[in-house]
Amino acid sequence: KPVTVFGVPTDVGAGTRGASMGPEALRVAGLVEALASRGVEVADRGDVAGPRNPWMPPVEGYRHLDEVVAWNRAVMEMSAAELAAGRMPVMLGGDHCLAMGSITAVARHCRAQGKRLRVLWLDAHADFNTSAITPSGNVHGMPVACLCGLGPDALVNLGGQGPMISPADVRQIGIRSVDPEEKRLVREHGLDIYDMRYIDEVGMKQVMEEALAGIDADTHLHVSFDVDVLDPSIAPGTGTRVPGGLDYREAQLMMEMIADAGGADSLDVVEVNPALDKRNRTARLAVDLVESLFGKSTLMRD
Ligand code: DIR
Ligand code: MN
Ligand code: MN
Ligand code: MN
Repeated sequence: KPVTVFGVPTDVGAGTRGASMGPEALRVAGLVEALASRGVEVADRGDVAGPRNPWMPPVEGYRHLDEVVAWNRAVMEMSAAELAAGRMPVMLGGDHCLAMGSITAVARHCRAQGKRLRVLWLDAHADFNTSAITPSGNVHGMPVACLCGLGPDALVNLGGQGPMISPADVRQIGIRSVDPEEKRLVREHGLDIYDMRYIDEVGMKQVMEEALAGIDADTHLHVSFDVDVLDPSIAPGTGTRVPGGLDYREAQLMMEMIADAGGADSLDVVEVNPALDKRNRTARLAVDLVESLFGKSTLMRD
């Protein structure tokens, strides 16, 4: 399937500035050329536009809600147009709040096509906070909850009447930082979380077999790749680093197993923050892993 790459240069949903430089960092690291050299037909549509970051404190539990809505609307429109054209959208963040726009578009597309949806949420964090329980007010800690209907009208109903997805559509991998009230909420909503302890106990191979189980030709697979899922020792360029993340080999196996399962139908690469990085290391690692997601492997396997 042909791929459309587009950038979303904003950090309005984050508590640290600099993820707004993520799209260019990923381009400089060679993302588009890497896909093209894999034989993928790829077009870079440039960046979508949105408001600047006003850098204000939270209001009623949300930082920059109006700006978050505006950016997500732009993401949703771009993603929806590319899906309708039969292309695979690859959204370069930006902070993770932007997955509300991309997944809202994907969920609507699935509904229209009668497809089932599976979301793989690769992250150190569950991103299941609400305005009532968030410790920060940062909306990048809330996208999964909003997509499941827990959030402000402007985000829950971004693409028409929400909720856009159900917790049963989601598998979260690499989780190791969940806020105290957020723990209760993910339990209450039955979110399927493969946390680092589970990965340590059973290994990435079994985790991916479980997370990918049931995916067939009628399933749209969306991968939302927050680079903070990776261990900070290999991916320091991100705003909320949490120790104990995926090592290179685990991350590569995860991506290769997604490719083996038929690959992703849409992708977010988010939270790359070059201001915190050295020599663009995190973007370069992200590009390497995206190549694995698109089927790069050492040998021919069957
Ligand atoms: C934290 C951090 N759970 C919050 N979340 C992040 O502010 O809600 N998500 N960094 O990616
Ligand atoms: Mn995240
Ligand atoms: Mn995260
Ligand atoms: Mn597929």
